[in-house]
Amino acid sequence: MRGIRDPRLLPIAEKVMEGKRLSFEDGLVLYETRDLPTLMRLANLVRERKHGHKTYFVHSIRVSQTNICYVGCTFCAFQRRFGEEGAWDFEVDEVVAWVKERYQPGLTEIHMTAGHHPKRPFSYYLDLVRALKENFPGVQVKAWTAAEIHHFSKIARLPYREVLEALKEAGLDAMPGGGAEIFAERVRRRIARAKVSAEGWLAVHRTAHELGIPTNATMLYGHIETLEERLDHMDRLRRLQDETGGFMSFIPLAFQPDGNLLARELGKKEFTTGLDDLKNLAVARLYLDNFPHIKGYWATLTPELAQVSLDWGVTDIDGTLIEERIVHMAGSPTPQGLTKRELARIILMAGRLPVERDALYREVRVWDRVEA
Ligand code: V47
Repeated sequence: MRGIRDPRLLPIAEKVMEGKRLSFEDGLVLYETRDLPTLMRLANLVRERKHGHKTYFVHSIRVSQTNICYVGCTFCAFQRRFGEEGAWDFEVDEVVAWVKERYQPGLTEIHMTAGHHPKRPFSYYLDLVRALKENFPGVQVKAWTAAEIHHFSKIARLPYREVLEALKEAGLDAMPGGGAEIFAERVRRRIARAKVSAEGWLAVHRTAHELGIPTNATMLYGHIETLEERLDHMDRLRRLQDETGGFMSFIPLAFQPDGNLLARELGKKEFTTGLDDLKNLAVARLYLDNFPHIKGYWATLTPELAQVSLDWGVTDIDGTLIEERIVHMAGSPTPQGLTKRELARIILMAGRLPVERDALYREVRVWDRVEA
């Protein structure tokens, strides 16, 4: 590869071109380099090697059965206590009615994450999956983060395996990647003290993969974590993926600094910078060589930057969302949803091929043009 300005990138570029794995130290060099064109070209090389110009999105609705939560993560603006203004706590039929009101033909995915409700029994969650599958046949349910599965395992006094087996039996198709935050104990203690541990999060995903439930993985960045801690996070994911192969995509989530304790403690009002977002995605694409997709989540990146990210390793921009609330309650200035047409247009205008997919990355439709 010609035109490399940072000599430290030469051996890394060689490894990438030969399809060799990058080391932790290589990852740090990638974070530190100011040779951004090379970083971009390397990430793009891997993206095109894996998927050509294909860029995926999903027709999906965001559902949260409750925002009542006892965990108290300091970055979260979504959580409420019982009786607090803005709290909601839906019965099963209320969740179904909520989705019916917003249902659009062609919807393929219900993405459901919520608070850790201290009182609902595990049977409520099984009923909820069953009711969604009954009322919306053909729609896939991608539900509950590993943190919530850990919570269910506590309330039901069942091991992860039995919790996941029961959910799968009820109709669960896949799991989202939330709750990972940052695995490093120094950070986790400060931002997510009462949440599932890093080891617990990884054990839930390992078990899900063993049971044939595909999952995603997230990383919350742009708060108090160091670059080493970001890489440590990715390293633990890469190792688990080597074992199981069950992850579909990795999703860096840029910290939204509104309405949460962490932002107040840090006196932080600014969003992450576009450059940090893009570098982070590119490093992820290069380091996580065994992950099929790196997702540029437009709800935190903005649709404009998500479009640019398609040159920085990203092969998925998530989906229509239909009323995203977790990052919007924390200040995201983006719309709460986009249409399929808008998503396809963003991708096409970046010179890539939009592919509508389902929750399991099966192709639904190739959008090779967007009608006016
Ligand atoms: O784990 C909470 C994040 C996550 C903030 O699997 C915040 O396709 C930024 O699971 N600023 C839940 N992020 C969301 C989630 C998810 C999102 C997108 C795609 C997928 C997928 C899964 O939301 C939490 C937390 O990391 N979050 N508060 C905040 N202030």
